[in-house]
Amino acid sequence: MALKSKLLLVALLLSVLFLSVYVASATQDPELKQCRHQCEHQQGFDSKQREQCEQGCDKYIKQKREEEKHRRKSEGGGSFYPIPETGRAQEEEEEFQGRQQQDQNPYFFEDEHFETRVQTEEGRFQLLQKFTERSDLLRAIENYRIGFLVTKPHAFVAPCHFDADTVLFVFQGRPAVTIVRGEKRETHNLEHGDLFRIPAGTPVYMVNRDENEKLFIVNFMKPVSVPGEYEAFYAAGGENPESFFKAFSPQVLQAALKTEINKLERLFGQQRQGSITRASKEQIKKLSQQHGQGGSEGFWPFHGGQSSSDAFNLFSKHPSQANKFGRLFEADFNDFKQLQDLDLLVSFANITQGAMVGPYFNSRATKISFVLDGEGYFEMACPHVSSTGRQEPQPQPQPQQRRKSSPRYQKISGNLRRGAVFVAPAGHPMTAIASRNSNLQIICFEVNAHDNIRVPLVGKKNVVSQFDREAKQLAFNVPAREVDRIFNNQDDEFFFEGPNEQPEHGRAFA
Ligand SMILES: *[C@@H]1O[C@H](CO)[C@@H](O)[C@H](O)[C@H]1NC(C)=O
Ligand SMILES: [Cu+2]
Repeated sequence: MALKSKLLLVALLLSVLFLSVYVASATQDPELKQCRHQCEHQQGFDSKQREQCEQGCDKYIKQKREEEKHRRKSEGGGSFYPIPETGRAQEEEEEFQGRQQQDQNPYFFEDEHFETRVQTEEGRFQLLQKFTERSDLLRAIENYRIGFLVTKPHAFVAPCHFDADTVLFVFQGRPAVTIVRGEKRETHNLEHGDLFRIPAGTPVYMVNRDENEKLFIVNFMKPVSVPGEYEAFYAAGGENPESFFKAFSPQVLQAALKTEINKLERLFGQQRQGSITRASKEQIKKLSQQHGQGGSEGFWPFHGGQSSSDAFNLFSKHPSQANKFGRLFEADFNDFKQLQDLDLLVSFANITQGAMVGPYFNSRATKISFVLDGEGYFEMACPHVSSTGRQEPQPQPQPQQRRKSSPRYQKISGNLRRGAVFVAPAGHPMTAIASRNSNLQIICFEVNAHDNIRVPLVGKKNVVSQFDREAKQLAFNVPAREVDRIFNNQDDEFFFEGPNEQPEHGRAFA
């Protein structure tokens, strides 16, 4: 009797618990909807405030989703291997219908996908989320990260080292970058268009020499300690940035530095302004004196010219593609030896307003594009995401199973503006179109660059024109003449005149 009632009580408790968990998870979607709804209908919000508000909603839901994932993992259900399309991944997809559109497009990143790692009065560093956090489809670039640094004029970025190899690209400002290697200190005065390699674990600091222009640097990183994770280590600092010295026991530090504890407390207790601060004119002058390999004080005799192999100016070379619709500058390891071990090619595309690039595809490389300036949109064909989305939830084939029909290609697209990132995996045909109002300027990092070939799909050297007559006829099932008439019609190469109208899809860009 007593046992029976106890059991009943336990059963009751369990069901209440279950119910509350169930209710909590079921309300997640409406929550996002409601949150966004509130942003939309908030009185007195201008479009920017509304956008920020909506981003706040997304961030909140994303965080929740993350927590959910961790909870599931810690409950033991997690599998070590990424789960293919079916099963839990899809379940998760279903759960967050608010994000459905985004999930259909794991190749496109905007503000909300960046994490702010440093933010001070003088500047900030933003790090793009890990690619595989977004989708397993991006496994090929799992161990690369993208970030950018923006500072005011005359800002100083405190010394630190990173557990990653970094290639940076200077788009704005004039940084003096100092790295310390062994007993040598080298300062490099960089300019617009410079690429610079910072080897992993190299202490580095910089200052923006420019009095008027902001500093804007894009970073490509390959982590070396925890694959895909990226951290900064500050030796010099206090509370903010925190010095890693403070992680050691006081007794240990006292012995190691042969200094009394109160002196150490003072040293490591002063800095609270963060890792990006303001430097004076005199300090900047001193900090931008270029030191040679000797590490001696004074002037490096050949400064002014790029004497170092650590830097390469992307615009110092002739463009590899150029016409009135755009220009492409490229650097591979022949130009800049430091790209070799990273298997990286860096390119800069300046697409004239109203013009377009491609369609083309890369044979082996996966291309990560970061929009530096301008507006426009991109489109890409992808057989990996389902074309139907929610309306027609069809079971995805297991990788081992054979598909019964030819692939279906989903149009992937996104509106581009400064800070947007899009990824074109190897083999995926893609194009980018500049708005009629401004040039679209993009810096691209192509990984797995060795032996990569860019295959043009339209224009002078397009691949279809090169097929045999018979192949054209058989494959299109129309006379080869007709194929040629279309594919030989475009005389330009790589950059072309863009479409007259913005396609119907998606949001309109300004
Ligand atoms: C891109 O092209 C425009 C127009 O030709 C030009 O004004 C601008 O300086 C170019 N940008 C770069 C970085 O070369
Ligand atoms: Cu795909």
